[in-house]
Amino acid sequence: MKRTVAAGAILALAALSLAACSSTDETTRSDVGVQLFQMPWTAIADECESTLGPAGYGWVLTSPPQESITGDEWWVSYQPVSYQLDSRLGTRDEFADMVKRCDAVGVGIIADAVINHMSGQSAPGTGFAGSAYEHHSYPGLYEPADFHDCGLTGDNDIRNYRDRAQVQTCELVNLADLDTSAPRVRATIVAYLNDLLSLGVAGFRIDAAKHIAATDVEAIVAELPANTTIMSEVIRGSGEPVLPEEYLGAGSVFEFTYARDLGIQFVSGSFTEPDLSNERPQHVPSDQAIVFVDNHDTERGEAQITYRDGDAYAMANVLMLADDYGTPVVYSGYAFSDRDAGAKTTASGTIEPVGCAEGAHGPQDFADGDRTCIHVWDAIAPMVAFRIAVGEAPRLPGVMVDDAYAFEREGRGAVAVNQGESEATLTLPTTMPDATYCDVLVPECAVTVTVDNGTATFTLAAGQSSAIHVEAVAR
Ligand code: ARE
Ligand code: CA
Repeated sequence: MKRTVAAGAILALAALSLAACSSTDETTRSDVGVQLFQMPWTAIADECESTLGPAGYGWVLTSPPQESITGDEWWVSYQPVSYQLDSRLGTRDEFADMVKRCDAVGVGIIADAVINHMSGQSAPGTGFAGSAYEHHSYPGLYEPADFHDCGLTGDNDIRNYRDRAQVQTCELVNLADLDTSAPRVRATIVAYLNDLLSLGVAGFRIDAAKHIAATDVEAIVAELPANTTIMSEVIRGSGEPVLPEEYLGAGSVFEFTYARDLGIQFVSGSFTEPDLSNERPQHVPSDQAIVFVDNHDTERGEAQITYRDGDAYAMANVLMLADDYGTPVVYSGYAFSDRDAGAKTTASGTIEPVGCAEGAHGPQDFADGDRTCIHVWDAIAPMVAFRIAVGEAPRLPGVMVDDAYAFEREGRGAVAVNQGESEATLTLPTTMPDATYCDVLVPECAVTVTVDNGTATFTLAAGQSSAIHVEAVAR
């Protein structure tokens, strides 16, 4: 069954690439997303045109677009005070223009929807766009009766993640918890999401979805157009009752187990071959999984591998993008040493619109605030075209030799990585046609890999990743 689907998809892709003759054609899109953490709307619009569209990325995950509390920290974005689209990241007009310009080059916009809660402030204040608010009062939007009062912990803050009622009705780090079971609250949230859809967004990341009962998420999503993409953030916890699987009725979920399993391989220094004959344990089904190496929370917390790990970080992204499980999202943020530090701001207090058209094309010693531009790294961006070229071809069992590892997407492409400290040579039995292929992770086809008589031979420097596919034969 899986084979039949794969063969059909390969034929369709082959026909497409014959007609297009290039992986940069606007009609050839991949399923790969990029999280442009704290990047302003004007910069994202430029990014779609200069780097994302040409590379074949399919979608961008933005930071939350609604008005928030004021402050220098990045996380003010996660404390809404109104649903006006006016924030440090840009105005409503700039947001709408971004959606249009990205759409025009085939890149969809997924907005981060913060709908579990409002602000976490105890004192009254005024938001970025001038809206007055109090912890449980947002004039014209929500009044105290619209919030949960869980009464389960002294201060109503979540204490115990193994208690479902606490997790879903108490306050996540003091953030005023909306009563998402109430029709009025649901309708207000739906109106906000519909407003974003009216500007052309493709869908939403549901922030803190674990803290909203799955039935509430489903009820809200049921009011949106059927083709709205939903990605729920439900961190798989240990011994916790609220599971990612509960949210599959609303759409996809971020599968944190995937990132954890990948990260461990770089700590242990040995690659772990997934059991390809069985469903991966502790993973949701592939077609509803969003996978990532790290995100804005985990790079400040549990992630074993981040931009700071340089070549190894590129390697982790290569392995994810070459895999046949899940929908991948590449994380692209900025360097930091202080967990709370926000992105660079202008004199007027908005975030500087810095993009990556001229950004770092590989690992560097980044200064705090520099954008890491992971999505344009030479060893990462071409993996988007790789993914288009391999289509639905299944991942085959790989070959491991000491610190090096390689695997094939049946007949269509192969990747090899070396996390050792010296050069490695690795031969991979392959069903790819005999040819000399470009190593697409080195610009200008400066390095080639030969497939001869069913064997691909990779020579990998310490820390190097290499990728070949049938759409990039050396001339
Ligand atoms: C900030 C301050 C707090 C202060 C609060 C209110 O740091 O000290 O009390 O403001 O004034 C982000 C930041 C927070 C920030 C918050 C609001 O990370 O530091 O608080 O914005 O400005 C749990 C949730 C998960 C959540 C993570 C962070 O389940 O949903 O915690 N992730 C999302 C976003 C975050 C964001 C929020 C939610 C809030 O991605 O960026 O917070 O909108 C185990 C559990 C997990 C749990 C994890 C951490 O692994 O299984 O469920 O994740 O521990 O506690
Ligand atoms: Ca809640």
